[in-house]
Amino acid sequence: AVASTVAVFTSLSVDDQLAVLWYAYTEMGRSITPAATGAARLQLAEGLLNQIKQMTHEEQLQVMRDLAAKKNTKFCRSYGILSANTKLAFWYELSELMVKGFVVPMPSNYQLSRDGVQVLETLKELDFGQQITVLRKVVTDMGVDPLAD
Ligand code: 45D
Repeated sequence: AVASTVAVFTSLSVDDQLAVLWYAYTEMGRSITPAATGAARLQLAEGLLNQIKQMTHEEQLQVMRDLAAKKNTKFCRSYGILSANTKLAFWYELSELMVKGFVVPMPSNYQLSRDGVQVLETLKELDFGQQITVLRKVVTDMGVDPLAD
């Protein structure tokens, strides 16, 4: 179930990928404790998060779309060197910044595709450990690994 969920997620449009991540966060948010994400991990992502905070909403959305689309930008390369759990912590913190109003909000009328709805439904049925495995895999695939050929 984990592998197929990741596969369908990866086939989604960039916007649907961002939307599914957001909905996953809103469902799981309370089970992911800030203690679990770890201050040390966030420190490594802090530079990137600070850059995002200083951007306009349009630029913030562009950066997130670039990450999902694996565009070869400076930001995507900096993201690429983070560890898998730091990448998760980065996305978690972005969601928190969205809730606090520092990052572009999710449009309330967003229409998720059928595949997007399906990924979300499958994700909800997995246990917490499997959910984290799926999320870790999808955020690890985002950005650009500057050390890869
Ligand atoms: O206009 O370190 C659209 C543990 C449409 C422990 C849009 C852990 C067009 C160890 C594109 C939709 C494993 C528990 C706009 C960590 C449009 C550890 C905008 C786990 C505006 C870290 C869309 C942590 C936007 C976990 C802005 C499980 C979407 C963390 C933004 C999980 C979506 C984190 C965002 C998750 C989603 C974060 C920011 C699920 C973030 C999700």
